[in-house]
Amino acid sequence: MGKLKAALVLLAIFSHQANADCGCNKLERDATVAETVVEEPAQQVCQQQARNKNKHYRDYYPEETEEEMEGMSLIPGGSHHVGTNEPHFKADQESPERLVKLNDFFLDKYEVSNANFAEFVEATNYTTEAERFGDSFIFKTLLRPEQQAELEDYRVANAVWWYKVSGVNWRHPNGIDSNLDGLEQHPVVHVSWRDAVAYCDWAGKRLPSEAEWEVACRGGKQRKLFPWGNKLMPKDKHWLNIWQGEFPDGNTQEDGYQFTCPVDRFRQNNYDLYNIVGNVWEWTSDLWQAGDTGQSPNRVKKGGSYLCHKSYCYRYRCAARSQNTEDSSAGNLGFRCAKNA
Ligand SMILES: [Ca+2]
Ligand SMILES: [Ca+2]
Repeated sequence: MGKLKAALVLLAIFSHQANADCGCNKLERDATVAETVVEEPAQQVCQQQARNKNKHYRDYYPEETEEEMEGMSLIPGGSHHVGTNEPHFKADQESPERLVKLNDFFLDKYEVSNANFAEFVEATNYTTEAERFGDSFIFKTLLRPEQQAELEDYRVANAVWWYKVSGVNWRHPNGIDSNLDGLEQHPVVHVSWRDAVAYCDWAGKRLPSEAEWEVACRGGKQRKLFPWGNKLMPKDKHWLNIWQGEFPDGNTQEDGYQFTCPVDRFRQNNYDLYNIVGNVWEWTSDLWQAGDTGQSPNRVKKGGSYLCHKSYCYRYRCAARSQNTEDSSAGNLGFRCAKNA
């Protein structure tokens, strides 16, 4: 990047209004982000009801085979409340609460994994935007101190824990020397909104709308903060993969994970959805601003990530929301797909 462009980038970044978050909504192509690997901790069982809750698939679609529905949950439509009248981030337009009407739909139980995405790439020779651009954003603790010093100018100005790093993409999610060994079942990251749309399309699916995502997140409950209720840690257990400790230097990993966790780790509600909050942010089909006809408009993302902590990014609530431009990619941003019922 030329000096002039770098300066313009930093200027643009500085001009962003600082708000209390992890800075990952500023990871536009002209700025920075991150992510990682993890050891498996004891599996957290976040269930309120027994499995096989979704046996009604068969009643709903008697002709469908189990395989066709495999990995998806049927989310009942109807009228549902989304948003909240008690917003934590007013600028995010979490409020007001409103009623939406939805048709029944299916939603992936899991975030799309690296193994899933690899299948897609193998079948289609798809090249992600991060691969075409030649870089993506990773979190600072994925870089060695000497790398951090070297890349100092490629940090996001008001979120200096994000670095734009050449050669980082979904195949090298944690730095140019990293690979997917052991991460097959972790969520794919460094995928732009357009990459996510391409994947879902290939799979015969689509991205969920924000309303669909949020209704699914709420698991049939009304006005609760989290998919399972209002308490962050019922039974003193961790129900999601977020940050414990001081941000950005002291992640105590009490939930078992410093970075991403496998997509099937935290079962969070009666719809049998895993990691719907936490782990990685998830793209939705919605524009951040209705009618935005820009070249790379902002799209709504939901659910927060492993980098979120209540002190600065209390966005792992169902009503919370944030945004990135369509071409953005980062180490804490992935997706799951939906399908019409
Ligand atoms: Ca964690
Ligand atoms: Ca998630």
